[in-house]
Amino acid sequence: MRVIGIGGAGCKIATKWDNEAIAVNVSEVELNKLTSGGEKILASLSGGQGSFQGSRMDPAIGYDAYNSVRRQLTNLVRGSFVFAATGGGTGNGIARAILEDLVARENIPLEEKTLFGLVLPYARLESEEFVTNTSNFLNQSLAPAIDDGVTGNIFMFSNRVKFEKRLPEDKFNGMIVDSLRQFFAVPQKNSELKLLDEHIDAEDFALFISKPYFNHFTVFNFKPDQDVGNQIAKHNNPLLLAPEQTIEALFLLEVPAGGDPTAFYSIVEYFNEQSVKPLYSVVENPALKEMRLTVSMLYSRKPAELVADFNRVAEEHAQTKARRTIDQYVELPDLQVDMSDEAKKLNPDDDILTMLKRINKI
Ligand SMILES: Nc1nc2c(ncn2[C@@H]2O[C@H](COP(=O)(O)OP(=O)(O)OP(=O)(O)O)[C@@H](O)[C@H]2O)c(=O)[nH]1
Ligand SMILES: [Mg+2]
Repeated sequence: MRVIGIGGAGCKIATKWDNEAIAVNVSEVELNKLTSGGEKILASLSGGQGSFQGSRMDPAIGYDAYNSVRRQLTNLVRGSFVFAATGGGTGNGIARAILEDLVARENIPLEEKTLFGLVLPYARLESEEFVTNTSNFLNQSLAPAIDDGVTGNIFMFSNRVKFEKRLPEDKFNGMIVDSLRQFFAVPQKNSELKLLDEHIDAEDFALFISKPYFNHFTVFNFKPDQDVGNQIAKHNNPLLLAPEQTIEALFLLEVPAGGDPTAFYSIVEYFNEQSVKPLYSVVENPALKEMRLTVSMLYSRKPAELVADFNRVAEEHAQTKARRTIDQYVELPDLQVDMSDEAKKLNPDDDILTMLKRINKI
């Protein structure tokens, strides 16, 4: 699968995942910093000029610059995985234009579906522009694409853990990439390891990831004697937004040599209780000491709810910030105002007088 990064974060993560990833940016400086081997595409503004600064957090600039690379990207995004942050100007603006073009296309074949990895800001601590750009993107760009089902799976990464654990950027990007590698290794493990039950082949997997839903996947050591739902909830992938009601599911259970391969039945039951028939396989992995479960849940979030969730956090952020500003900069002297004294200073025809009389202040 071809990987494409757009904007600063998108390029850094995409090229870390795949050294041959295609990097797209409005900023020549950021493109030149990449040491990866893949093609580098400089998008330029409609005036024809490149920009050393990038889109300066303005999605309108990225959106405009898309026109310069549109023909090239339209072909490249088919069947590819596109990475972009939603907070800045370049990744946001170009991803928006790509989504609009997908909405305008009719009947996109499954193998041409574009997958998206989006990096959302941590609303509590990141800048207001990043948060506002993200709200707009979810609302105006992603929502219509979800409604029309024109994309493949969408992976909603969040910078929450990065900020809460104060991780170096490069390390955090490595965590995102490692986690994606684990999920995308499912078909390969099926072909390389000894099959104990069922099978997920490359075609099954390709079909699953071509569905236009959000994908929450996670990997953890599975305890066959413990409740499946509790374990999945406890081991949600902290790098991704939390999942909602599952629509479709896929899992791979890796069992150590001599382990009990029937442990998977309880996982099938767990999904069946939610009216979901999972795609699954059980393999023997002699390198493991404990069972390991890779599970992916596809869910759909009504765009309005998605935006509402995000805005709720952003709103709390805004309130905290406003309170802080007031605490820091505004001294409110205790004013003792006698309305009738004040009223005498005014012109007798003043509307304010009429109003003050009406509300019985004078
Ligand atoms: N996880 C992660 N997030 C990043 C990285 N670089 C930037 N971000 C986040 O991405 C958002 C900003 O997007 P960028 O990719 O820097 O912006 P851009 O798309 O290049 O747009 P402009 O710089 O405005 O032209 C913010 O939420 C940043 O915290 C990174 O390397 N890793
Ligand atoms: Mg940038």
